[in-house]
Amino acid sequence: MRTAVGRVRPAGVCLRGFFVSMRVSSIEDSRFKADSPRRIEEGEDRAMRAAIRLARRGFGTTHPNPRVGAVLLREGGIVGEGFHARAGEAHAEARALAAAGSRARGSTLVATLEPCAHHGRTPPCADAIVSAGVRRVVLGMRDPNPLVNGRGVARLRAAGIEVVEDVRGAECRELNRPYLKHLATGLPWVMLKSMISLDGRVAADSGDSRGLGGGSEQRLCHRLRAEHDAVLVGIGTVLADDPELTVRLVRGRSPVRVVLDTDLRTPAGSRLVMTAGSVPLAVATASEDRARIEALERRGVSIWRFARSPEGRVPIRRVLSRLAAEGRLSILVEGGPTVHSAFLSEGLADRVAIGIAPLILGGSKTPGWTRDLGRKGVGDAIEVGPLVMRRVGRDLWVEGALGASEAGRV
Ligand code: AOF
Ligand code: ZN
Repeated sequence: MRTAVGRVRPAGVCLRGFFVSMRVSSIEDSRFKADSPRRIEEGEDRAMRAAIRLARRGFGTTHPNPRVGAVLLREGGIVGEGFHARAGEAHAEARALAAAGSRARGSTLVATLEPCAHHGRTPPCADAIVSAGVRRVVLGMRDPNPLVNGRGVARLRAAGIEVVEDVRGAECRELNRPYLKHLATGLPWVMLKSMISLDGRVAADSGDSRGLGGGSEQRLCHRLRAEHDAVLVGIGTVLADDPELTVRLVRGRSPVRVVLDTDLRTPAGSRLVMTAGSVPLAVATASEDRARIEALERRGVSIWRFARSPEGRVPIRRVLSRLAAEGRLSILVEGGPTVHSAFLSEGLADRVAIGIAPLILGGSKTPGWTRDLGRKGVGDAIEVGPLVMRRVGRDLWVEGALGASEAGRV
């Protein structure tokens, strides 16, 4: 199994300042050492940090393109900056060059990703950089897209431009975990998210789980939705919680919503279906019940039909492939336990994020956020990469990478 790992760094519009301050002392920041002063100047390192911040503004909207930020420096000052906002629109470098105009001549371009060298939906950035008279280019990482992959750097060097590579490379790769995983495996990048009580339960014995997360945790959850290309739940969650899965508590667009629903039990009166006219909803099913399919389709729901997996369920890998084919590369899975367990068992998850409420629910009916994973001893456990922890209002938030050590990958 090849599993790219990574982290979605919360970077939405409304709470950005809040998280920046929360993260100052986080353990992972120490991994990102400033670049060697011999290769780049302090101003260029500062500009790379600014480019990374700019790139984050594309979270949730650039897919299937990468998130990219660019800054143009001349005589120590910023003369232009830009980020990639949407596939089909101008690339980060093109926007920075447009902002700088004639001031780009003799400048240094600082960009999180290697400039493209191909004609896609937009013309090659490398050519635009050469014709604008940029003198030096500082890059975070190469673009592994086979259409680019070194060609952008080669074109710049051939034109006599000095190019410095791999500046804050780990942070720049982290911006594009979904893009990188998709290029390497053809599959989207997946984060499993769950809210649990301090005693590890996802609901009270009545089945009630509303209000488990506090207000801050709920805002964070909405922001994560806004930053992902799709949000996915199982039918169990639909029937138990009747969630809407839209972005309401923060600014940002609602992602496509997907329900794994083998037997097509999604109620026509559920919030998901009632809002299908305004926010896309896809129900992935193995059912052939024409009447139910048509009833949902009439309400604007897309029905994705699949043959049952050997376990008799909707095949998750094929649902993910379909999402990738639609250019949706980052998927937020909001449970419940059956769906989380299926992703874990099939090795299809890249990261877990668990909110822990300071509540002890007790009870005997409700599980933790996973079900039986067929692992008998502690030695059989799934390892989670370096944990990132923080307070989110009254709750605790814990995140970590699955599959392989995140630190080893970046
Ligand atoms: C950059 N800067 O801001 C982006 C890049 O169809 P297009 O023209 O948008 O090209 C998409 C490809 O270009 C994308 O897959 C990636 O290789 C590169 N994206 N490159 O220099 C940017 N978004
Ligand atoms: Zn480009």
